Amino acid sequence: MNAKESGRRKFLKGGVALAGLAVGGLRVASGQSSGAEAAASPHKDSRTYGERSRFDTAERQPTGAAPYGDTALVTPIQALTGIITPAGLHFVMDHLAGVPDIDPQQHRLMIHGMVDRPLIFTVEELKRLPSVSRIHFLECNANSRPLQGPKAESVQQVHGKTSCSEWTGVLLSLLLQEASVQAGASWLVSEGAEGNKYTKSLPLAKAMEDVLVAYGQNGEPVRPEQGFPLRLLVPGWEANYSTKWLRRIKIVDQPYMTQHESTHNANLHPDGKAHWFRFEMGVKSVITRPCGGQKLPSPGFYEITGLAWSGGGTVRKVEVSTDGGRTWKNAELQQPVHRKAHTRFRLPWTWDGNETILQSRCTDDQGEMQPTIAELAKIWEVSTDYFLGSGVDHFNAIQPWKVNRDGSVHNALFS
Ligand SMILES: Nc1nc2c(c(=O)[nH]1)N[C@H]1C(S)=C(S)[C@@H](COP(=O)(O)O)O[C@H]1N2
Ligand SMILES: [Mo]
Repeated sequence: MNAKESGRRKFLKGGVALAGLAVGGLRVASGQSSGAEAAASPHKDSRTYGERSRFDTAERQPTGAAPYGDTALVTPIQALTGIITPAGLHFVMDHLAGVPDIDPQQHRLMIHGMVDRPLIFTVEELKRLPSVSRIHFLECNANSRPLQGPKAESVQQVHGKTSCSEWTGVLLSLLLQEASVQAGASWLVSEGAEGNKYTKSLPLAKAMEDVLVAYGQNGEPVRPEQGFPLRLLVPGWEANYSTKWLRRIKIVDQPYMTQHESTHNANLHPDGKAHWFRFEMGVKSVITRPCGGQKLPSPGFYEITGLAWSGGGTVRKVEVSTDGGRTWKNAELQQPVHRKAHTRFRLPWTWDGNETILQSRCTDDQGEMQPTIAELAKIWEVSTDYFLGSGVDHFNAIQPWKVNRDGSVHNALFS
C-alpha cells in the first residue's frame, strides 16, 4: 500500500467513526453510501475559467415576440436568485447586424459635435479615469407585452426582456465636461460599432444625470452580447437608449430621428398618433415563483418570491395578494434596495389546496403604484383587448397567476 492509499484509508475510517458519534442526534445515513464518488467533470478544463454545473440547465430562450425578427433572447427570470442576472443569462436584443467581434486594443470612443474639445479615448484611457459601479436593470420597451397561446404561460417569455447587473464604468457627465459642451446643445446621438451602425438620440439632461459608459459587468468585462468593450448604460430608461459596442457620441441641438429610431422606436397609438420618444420604464413587479407553467406538487408551505423595479427610482413597497386581490400583504424586500435596480421580494405562504390567484404590485419612491390591466386600459383610453396587439410597449400591469386545484399555475391576465 503506498502512502497515498493508506492516507485515504485512514480518512475513510475516520469518517465511519464520525458517523458513529452522530447516531442518536442527527438522522445519519448509517450503512448507506452518500452517493457514488463524484466522477471528474466532463467539461473542458474549467480551472482557468469556471463553468456552472452541467445539471444547471437555465438558459436564455429565443422569443417569437422579437419586434423586428432580430436576435431576441430572453432571461429565465424564474431561475434567478437574489437580484443579479448572471452575464450568460442577460437578455439580448440585437437589431439586424449580430454581435461584432471587437478587439478592445483597436476600439475607440469618439466624442464630437457641439463641443470645444473633441475627444477620442481608447478603452485603457477610459479605465484610468475615476470609475463607479452601480447596480441597474435594463428593460426592453417591448417587455411584458401580453402574449397569447402556450407562450403566455411562461414568465420567461412574457417578462424575460429585463436583466440586472452591476455595471462599472465612467460617468458620461465626466467625459462631457472634459469635452466641454457648447451652449445650445441639448441632445446627443450615440452610435454602435456593428455593421448597421445602430444609432439613438438621447436628451443631454439625462446624459449629465446618471448615464455610464460601462466596461464592466458583474465584476468582469461587459460580455460581447451586451456590448464589449463599451456600452452606454442609461439607468431606468427603455434599454434601446443603452447603445452597445459604443464608438461615437455626437453632441447636437435636436433629436436626430435616425433611421433606426424612427422606424423601430416610434409607438403607434389607436388614435393614429405616435409617441416618438418614450423614456422611463414604469413601476413593475412579477412573481417568479410560483409562476405560469410551474406545478405545485402538494398543498403546504411555499415561499412566494419575485422581482420588482421602477425606472423612476427606488422600489418602496411590494404587496402580494394570495386571494385574488381581496387582501394584500407587504412582502419583505431584500436589502439593500438599489435605485433603478431589480429588487427581490419574498413572502411566506401556505397553500391550502384550493384554487386561488397570486399577484404582486409595486410602489416606488415617487408614489407610483403598478396598475391592474383594467386601470391601465382606462389610463390609455383603450379596451383591454388592445393590449393583445403587437405594438404595445411599456406594459406594466399587475400579473396574476392562477393556481388550480391540481397545483398547475396559469397566466390569468385576461380572466
Ligand atoms: N449597438 C446596439 N445597441 C443596442 C441595440 C442594438 O441592436 N445595437 N439594441 C438596443 C435594444 S432594443 C435593447 S432592448 C438593448 C438590449 O441590451 P442587451 O442586449 O444588453 O440586453 O440594447 C440596445 N442597444
Ligand atoms: Mo429593445
